[in-house]
Amino acid sequence: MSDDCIFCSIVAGDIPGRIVAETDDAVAFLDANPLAPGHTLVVPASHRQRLADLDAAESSAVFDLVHALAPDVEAAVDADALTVGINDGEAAGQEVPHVHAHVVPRFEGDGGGP
Ligand code: DGP
Repeated sequence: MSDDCIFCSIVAGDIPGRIVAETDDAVAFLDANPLAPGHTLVVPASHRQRLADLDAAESSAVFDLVHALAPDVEAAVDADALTVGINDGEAAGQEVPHVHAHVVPRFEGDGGGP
C-alpha cells in the first residue's frame, strides 16, 4: 500500500468507495467522475503504478475481475455495450498512479467513450 494513493485508501477501506466486487488480489469500485452511469474501475489490490509493474498473477487478477463483472455492469444500467480500457502512463491520460481498468457502459449513439 502507498500512503498517499487514493485507490490504495479505497482498497484498504480507509476512505469510502462504492466497492462493487473484490477478490483477494483485485477490487472493483464505481468511478467518482463517471463517463456514464455504472462506470467502474478495477484495480490490483497492491499498489502498482504502471501496467508493466504487475506480475502475471496480478495482471490476471485484474482482467479476471473485469471479465467476471462486465456482464453485470452492462446489465445493471441496461447498456448496449462496454468500453474497457487502461490509460497507462501520464502522457496517456493516467491521472491516478495506481493501475486501473475502466469499464464504461456504452449506449447506442452515445458518441462518447474514454
Ligand atoms: P485516469 O484518467 O485513467 O487515471 O482515470 C482516473 C479515474 O479515477 C477518473 O475517471 C476519476 C476516478 N477517480 C479519481 N479520484 C477518485 C476517487 O477518489 N474515487 C473514485 N471512486 N474514483 C476516482
